[in-house]
Amino acid sequence: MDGHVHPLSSAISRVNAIFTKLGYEFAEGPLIESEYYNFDALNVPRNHPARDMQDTFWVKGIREAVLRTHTSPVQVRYMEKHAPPIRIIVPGRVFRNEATDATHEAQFFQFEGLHIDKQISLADLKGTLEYLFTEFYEKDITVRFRPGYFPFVEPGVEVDMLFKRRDGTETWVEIMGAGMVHPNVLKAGGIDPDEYSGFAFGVGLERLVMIAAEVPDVRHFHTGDLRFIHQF
Ligand code: 2U9
Repeated sequence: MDGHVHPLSSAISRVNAIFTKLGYEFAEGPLIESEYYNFDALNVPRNHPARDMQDTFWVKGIREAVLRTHTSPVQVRYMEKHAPPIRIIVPGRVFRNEATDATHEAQFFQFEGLHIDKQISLADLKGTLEYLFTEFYEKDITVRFRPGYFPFVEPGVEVDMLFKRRDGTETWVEIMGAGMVHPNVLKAGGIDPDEYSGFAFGVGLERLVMIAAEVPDVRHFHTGDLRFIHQF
């Protein structure tokens, strides 16, 4: 039987190609992170529920080490080493200590983006996301923002896209979170928030693929069952 590229591998290649055209660089970092890079530098309060035992895998025997719960620490490390303008995308594996079901996995892939420069606004974010979805799904896609809360951005937004199903019906689909990088996070990365602003976004890669291919259960991606892979 023919070999098949895993749908997550091909999604990573495709989003990398889409953002390369916009001048973004690809960045990666460690899967085991310090509490500082995973939480503190990202303005996640000490008492925030995301730090609870249910959500975070703590690495036994190493003080204050976690399996990263998002790829955001990579952007913090990048900001420390590079001056703006910054345009990076960070696809990578993340871990959440939670029960699995059709839409939740204990490990999954995220895809995050960061753009920092002078006078970056929410309008730049919206244009960038509409470009991403239109290229990724190969059809014109409208995006709308609703207010949302994430500690690392202010304001934060929940992003919906107007998606046309294969049967022709249209529906608003909640797809990702995003926002303007919080001044505390810029400061943690050594960037002056009075001079620079930036947007950031985060999406579950499985979710992007599930919507396109109408995959009903996220767990299919990580079983290694070839009957799943062969459908792509
Ligand atoms: C830096 C500053 C800001 C990244 C962001 C989200 C909102 C978000 C979720 C989508 C589904 C996680 O995979 S998911 O469960 N992410 O809603 N992510 S803003 O914000 C950043 C990242 C890095 C330095």
